[in-house]
Amino acid sequence: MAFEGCEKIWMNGALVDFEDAKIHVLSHVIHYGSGVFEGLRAYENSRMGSGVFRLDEHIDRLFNSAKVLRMEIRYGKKELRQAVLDTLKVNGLKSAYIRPLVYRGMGSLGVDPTSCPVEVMIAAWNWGAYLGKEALLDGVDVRVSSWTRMAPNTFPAMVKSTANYLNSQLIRMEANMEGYTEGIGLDTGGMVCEGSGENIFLVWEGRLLTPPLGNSVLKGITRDCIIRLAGEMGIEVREQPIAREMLYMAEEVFFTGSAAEVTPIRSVDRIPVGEGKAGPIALELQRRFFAIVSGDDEDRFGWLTPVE
Ligand code: PPE
Repeated sequence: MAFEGCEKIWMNGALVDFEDAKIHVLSHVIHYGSGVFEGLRAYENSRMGSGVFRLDEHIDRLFNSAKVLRMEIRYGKKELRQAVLDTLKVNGLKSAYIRPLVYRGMGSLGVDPTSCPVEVMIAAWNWGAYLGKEALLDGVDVRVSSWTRMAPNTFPAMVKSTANYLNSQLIRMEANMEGYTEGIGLDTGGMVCEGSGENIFLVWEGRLLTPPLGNSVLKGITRDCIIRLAGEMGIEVREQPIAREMLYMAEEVFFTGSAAEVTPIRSVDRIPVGEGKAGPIALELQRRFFAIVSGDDEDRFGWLTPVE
């Protein structure tokens, strides 16, 4: 099953059986994409048993996403943080991918969503490496998508809304059908944005570059981790516009995301990146990232919430 370990799902305050976690076909969200969500991971950890990675930041972003879409969540942040922990505990999951979703349920149809109830669900299951087992070590082959990311002032790229993922699906399907692992979206001006479900970084003349916020990218939480870990390594990070051709000329390119973690990119459009394999800086950042989540290193940034 795709949702291994997912026996109970938190729905509007109750833990219900997997089979019973259903919504009505007339729910607003499935007609108009009126939902906001998060994706985060819990990791088995030698110091605390299991820890949820950056729980507060994910809950904060969920509330910010809901705010922009004028969705009033009837639970507090504290309750939803606890609900994430409860969902992991009831399923006995130590390492898991967690998916909270806030959506407009059934009220009426028509674009105006305001008469539809705002519902919340949280599911968790075992989800291995997002871009494949070998991806983390070997790197992935990607293409620049023929699909452009959302233009400014169309879909709010910094809102993690379900509707934004229509564009992501187009990017990902196109890439996969042509034998690439993932696609990179450019903005309306042709500058680099992000993958269909990942932020992107370049190693350029020894510095780390990533597109700035406001450049049609999600304010990635793993992106923030990498910026901090790079700082710790004495690597300068610049948030700046990135031209497409820089992808081919960079020393290294890699993706970051809760699902993708830190995934090196070894080629773009069949042009090798650097030596055509996972780069040393990406691998070192990845090593530091996994050392914290696993408990090999102490949680020096306070990124983990124990599941107890
Ligand atoms: N950009 C996009 C478009 C994106 O979807 C993600 C996460 C990121 C950047 C990285 O953000 P963060 O997870 O906070 O570091 N994508 C989520 C959904 C993936 C999916 O297939 O679903 C995720 O990684 O959970």
